[in-house]
Amino acid sequence: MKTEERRVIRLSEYAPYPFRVDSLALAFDLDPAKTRVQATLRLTRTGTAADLELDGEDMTLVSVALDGETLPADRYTAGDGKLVVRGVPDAFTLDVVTEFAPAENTKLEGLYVSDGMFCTQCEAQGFRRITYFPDRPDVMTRYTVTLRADKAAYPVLLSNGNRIEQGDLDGGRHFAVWEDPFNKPSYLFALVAGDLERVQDGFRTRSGRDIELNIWVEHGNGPRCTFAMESLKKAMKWDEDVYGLEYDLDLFNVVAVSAFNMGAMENKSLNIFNAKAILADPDTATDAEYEYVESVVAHEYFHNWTGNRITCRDWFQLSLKEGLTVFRDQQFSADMRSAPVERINQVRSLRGRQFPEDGGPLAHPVRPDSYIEINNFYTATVYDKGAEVIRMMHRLLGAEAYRKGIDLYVERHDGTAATCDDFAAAMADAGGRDLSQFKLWYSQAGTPQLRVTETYEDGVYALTIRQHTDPTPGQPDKRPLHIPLEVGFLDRTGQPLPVRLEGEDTAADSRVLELREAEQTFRFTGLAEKPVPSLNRGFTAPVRLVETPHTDADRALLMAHDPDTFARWEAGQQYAVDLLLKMVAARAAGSNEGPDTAAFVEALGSSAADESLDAAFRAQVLTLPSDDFLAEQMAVIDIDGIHAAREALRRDIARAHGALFRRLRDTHRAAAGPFAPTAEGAGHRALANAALSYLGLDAANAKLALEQYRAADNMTDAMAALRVLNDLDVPERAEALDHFHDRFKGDPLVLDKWFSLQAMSQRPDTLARLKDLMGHPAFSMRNPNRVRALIGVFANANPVRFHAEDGAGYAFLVDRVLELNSLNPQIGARLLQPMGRWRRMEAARKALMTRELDRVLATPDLAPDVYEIASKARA
Ligand code: 0A1
Ligand code: ZN
Repeated sequence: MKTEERRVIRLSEYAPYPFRVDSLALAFDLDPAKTRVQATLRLTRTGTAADLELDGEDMTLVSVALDGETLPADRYTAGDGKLVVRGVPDAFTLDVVTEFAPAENTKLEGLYVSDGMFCTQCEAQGFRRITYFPDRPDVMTRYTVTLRADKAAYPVLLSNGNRIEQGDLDGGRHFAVWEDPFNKPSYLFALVAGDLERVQDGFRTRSGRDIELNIWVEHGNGPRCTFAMESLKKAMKWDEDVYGLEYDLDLFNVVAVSAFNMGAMENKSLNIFNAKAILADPDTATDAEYEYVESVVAHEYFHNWTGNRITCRDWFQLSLKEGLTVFRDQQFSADMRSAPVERINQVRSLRGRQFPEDGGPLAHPVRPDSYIEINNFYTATVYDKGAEVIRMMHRLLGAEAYRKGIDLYVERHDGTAATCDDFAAAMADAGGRDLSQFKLWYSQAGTPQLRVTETYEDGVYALTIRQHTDPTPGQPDKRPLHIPLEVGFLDRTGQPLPVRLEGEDTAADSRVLELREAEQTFRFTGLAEKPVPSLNRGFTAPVRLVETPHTDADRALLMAHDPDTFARWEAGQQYAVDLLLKMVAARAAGSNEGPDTAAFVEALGSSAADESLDAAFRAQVLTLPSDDFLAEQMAVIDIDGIHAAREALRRDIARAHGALFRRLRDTHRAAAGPFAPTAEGAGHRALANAALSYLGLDAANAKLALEQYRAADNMTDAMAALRVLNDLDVPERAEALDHFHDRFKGDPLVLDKWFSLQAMSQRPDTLARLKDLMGHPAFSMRNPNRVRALIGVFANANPVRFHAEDGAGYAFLVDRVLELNSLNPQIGARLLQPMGRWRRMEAARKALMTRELDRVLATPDLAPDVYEIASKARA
């Protein structure tokens, strides 16, 4: 490994590129074994550099010409990821010809072949695997792209912008020329060439322009695109209505590919999607997958403004586009579906993925200040905590001022590459607010912990709130943050009480407190009794409330009566966390005496039975906090204890409410009616299936689950039944799994669910089974969806088996990471992340995990992606 490849890139070292690229013409002769690219760059010096430096990797450089003259070899050097042309004039044209083999590109960055079609992935630094270029987001230019390929094998030729020419060539080849009228950075370049089916539709914008919409898929998949197309049109309309943002070209293409490292990519007017994020029909997609399609389609579309028209100055600003665009897709989903249920899901995922990241060795700020490999920074922190940061600004300013801030941001920065500071400045200016302390959310890592205590004397209720953030790597000392915390009060009967700050005239049902200091006391008047406080309603701030004045009775009261639906769910979760941690402690102490769960079980049953509440919400109430979230609350993680406690509490609930669950399953199955992918139907199915999951703890109900599997007219009900059977030792399990396999063995994307079920299984033979499954004809280490479905699910969603005491789970994972190190290091590095948890494990597992991390670090030729995660995780 050369040291250059491990170079640390720092935000503090940002310098503008010393040339302007006035235009770029690309001509591709597409061939899987040897593609040739001619790039013509027109350049003008804007700085003082004498030499021109371009990025480029893993290509053969065929020739370089300056102003039409082929350069002799002593005028340039190519190597170590750069092409340096010495002593260039102030303005000139450079022609660079490169060659490479897309069919051998297993990293899936740059130009590669997926299922016989050519496609590209250029974010973050894939363009440098196509040609030599300043591959950085602040270098924007106009692209003209010529594609030449065999006409029979690749009848469809697509790139960004508009097609301005096409025709036939000799030898059975044809060509198309595409021109993108908008300046863009190289990471938004895309091309696709293949034999594809087109699903066509249209959208009329609010200003009356007609946009052609196409979704391109493998032949036969057209009918599975209906939902994605509807989602796209909804997203286009929503962005006009809510953000005043209209689509800016006459054509919008979406292509689905089977081998893709992430979910999807927002290339200008040519979005490329992982097929998983486009294809959906009742037989193959669950409700959660329909919702995923809807939100990813919207997310990528929203990037057209927040990402493409205004892009990032450098990759440290990644959250400028990602945090904002995630917040926008969350708002969209909340408008399309149940807002509180959406919020609950967001918070679950934040706690399940981002909080652990922020509390572990890979913690980094929303705007990181250094990286070795930028691909490692497409994280829950940059995306999801980044979205929380935008949400807090929205809350502090109010919806109207926030929208003014967006308008101002677009007005100031359209067509340019901007920074997180630019965004915050637009918000501060439009809202008339000082956000200087608030901006610490961008630079300070770690999840703040709040400790809340109360006093009630002489009619004055006081809440004292202390905030603290633990040290994170490279940040030993933390400063207090500016935190918006919404609170409300309830009386003992569950009626709302007014919230009036001392010295103020107005009272409200709810109020956003602004924390700015390490410790602050808020005094409230006009209360004839001590209220029960409802804290962090709607999850206004991404914090952990580690101490509150709540008793179990308070939690039960909030569960039943808080007017904020999110807070009702949250009260149940906190109640469950307290109980579960006590159960874990009791088990660890060898005691048979756990805490009394009866009152909680009773309160949970009342919420689940309350027909005045949304079914989707009740399903959420019935879902206990995850093993991972519980693990986060423990200084030393007791993997088996957590799992045992959670199962025991689930059994208590199942025992107490058997009749209720039977009724809920039947009535809500009936209420769902024939399948339609609506939020309402999904809510009924979710509640019926949450009930089934409790019933299924009893092996006697295996028949019921098998019946549901057989009768299901949709994948949601089929999967819910399979999940129940999956952990049972009953003949029905194999019967259903085999049936699923036979039905879908020709469709790897659907078979992924079958791989995942087995990877999640609690059975003792799970690891042995996984090893067998790696030899299944549909499995391939070259397809990231397969890798995630089998190995990712095992490492992230099967704590008991992954953390097996003999360390076999760790060794299996690391073997796969080392295989991916050369094949697809981006995916390998992601897979390695759970190993970073070793610090919080007990001595024996600590030793096993660190030994495996050391094995990674001792491997020669580690890719920078894998090296960065392994070294940080081990540190
Ligand atoms: N920008 C895309 C996600 C994406 C990021 C990186 C990729 O390769 C390293 C690919 C896609 C999004 O936010 O949807
Ligand atoms: Zn994005």
